[in-house]
Amino acid sequence: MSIDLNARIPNNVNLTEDRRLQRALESWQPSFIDWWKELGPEGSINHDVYLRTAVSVEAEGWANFGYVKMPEYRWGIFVAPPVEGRTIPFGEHKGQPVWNEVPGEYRSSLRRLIVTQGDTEPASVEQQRLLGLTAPSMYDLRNLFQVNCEEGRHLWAMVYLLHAYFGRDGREEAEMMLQRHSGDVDKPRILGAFNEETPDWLSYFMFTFFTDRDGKFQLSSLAESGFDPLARTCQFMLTEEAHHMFIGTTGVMRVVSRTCEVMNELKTDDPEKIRAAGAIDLQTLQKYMNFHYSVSLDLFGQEISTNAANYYTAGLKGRFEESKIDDDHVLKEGVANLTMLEDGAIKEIEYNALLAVNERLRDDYVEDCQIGVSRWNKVMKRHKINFELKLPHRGFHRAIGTFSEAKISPDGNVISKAEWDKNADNWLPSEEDRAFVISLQKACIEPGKIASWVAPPSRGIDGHPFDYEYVRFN
Ligand code: BYC
Repeated sequence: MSIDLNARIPNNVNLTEDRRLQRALESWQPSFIDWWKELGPEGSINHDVYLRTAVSVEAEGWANFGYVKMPEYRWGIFVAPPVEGRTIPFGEHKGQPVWNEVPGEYRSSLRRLIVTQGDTEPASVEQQRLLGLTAPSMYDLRNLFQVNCEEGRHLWAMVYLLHAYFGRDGREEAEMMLQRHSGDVDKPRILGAFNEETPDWLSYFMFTFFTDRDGKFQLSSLAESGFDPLARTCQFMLTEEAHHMFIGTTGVMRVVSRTCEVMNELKTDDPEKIRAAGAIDLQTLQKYMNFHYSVSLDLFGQEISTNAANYYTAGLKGRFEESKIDDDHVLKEGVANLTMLEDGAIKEIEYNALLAVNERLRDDYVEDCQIGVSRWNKVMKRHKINFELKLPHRGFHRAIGTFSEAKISPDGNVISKAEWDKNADNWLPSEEDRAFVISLQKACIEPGKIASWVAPPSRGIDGHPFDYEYVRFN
């Protein structure tokens, strides 16, 4: 179904046929725009940005490109088409027809999942609001704005579900989405990683690689939901999410590439000399990776989670690619081996698979992260640089779950607090590292120009070259 872009709220959910819902969403819209102007990308209101906008959810036509002023972006509500005869794929209702209305007994669980998902979207826009002032190239600036607009649309997606299916409390939750703010002491965002700062572009590339990838896995497991409107909404969100992770994968890769070039030009591996040449040494990249990977691992919740088991049994939230998994999709009898901290030591322990679905999703995530890291390592090999970036142990620097009770080194040893304190600056970005990275953040936004610490991309957007005028400043 194509989308009427001229509608006040473009949509493919027949909004005109539900006047009450349409009015409710239209009354939320001005608050959203006010929020965007106040906490969206700083100083960007009048820029014309070469953005893609969803015009259809069909595989080959879901995006079209053109110059847009961001407050006029056509944020809309788009869901994937229904699958005829779809049944609930897992849990105790497995095989029954999917729900098109919220089942009463699961109302609060579903609302909670939707609110938690929705809360992350504006949070990330808030975290990134100052980055546009220090973009390393016009291409990167445009990509940042694209991501921000799409996170805004993902908020719309969740707000639609709240308004359409949860009545008055749904509307209240939608209001709250714009009242909590990233890092706000009194009204913080719900999940830890979304209250961290994204103060520089290296952090941003790491965030889009590691934290947006959590989005991929959480959205994939919600896309399996027996509540069909949620499943279909998340399916479409995933198509947009792919580009966000592309920015992370290629962003870090371009930083690695530039560092290798500088190392080869100067024939040095001395971090001080690399920094003096305006590039980021590989040791610092490793520390940023350690930080963003560990805070993103926390986003999967506890290893053993009755919440997650209940969501699964109820048919609300499944596993990554549920249908490809060869088991009974009920999991009451299944077992899973988990890496856990017990009596101060790291052990493999067998648990009931149902209680371990958070960990299963985290396993899938870790595997996916490793693919990207291996690609970065290949860049170093190609430049004949003898260095390897490594994902730290999953227990390293954790604030949620079993490992939060101990100090674990990146190579997976339980260590004392004193040893941690002695080494923390070697494992995580120190204040000095952060100050150095921030010192590199200077806007470099003429078409075709690029900052000293990152290589240009191998290709531009929508078939245009790197030096295309992706943003027109007004
Ligand atoms: N921070 O039983 P547990 C994205 C709480 S990213 C703070 O393990 P559960 C995006 C938990 O709420 C994807 N609190 O929890 C990326 C619970 O609280 P209560 C976002 C945390 O429910 C980039 C308690 O600890 N989507 O889209 O199994 C840019 C017990 O924990 C945290 C979703 O997350 C934390 N990290 O798992 C833009 C999907 N972790 O009940 C966007 C929806 C746990 O004691 N959310 N807690 O008060 C969920 O599925 C689940 O809420 C979680 C937590 C997986 C997050």
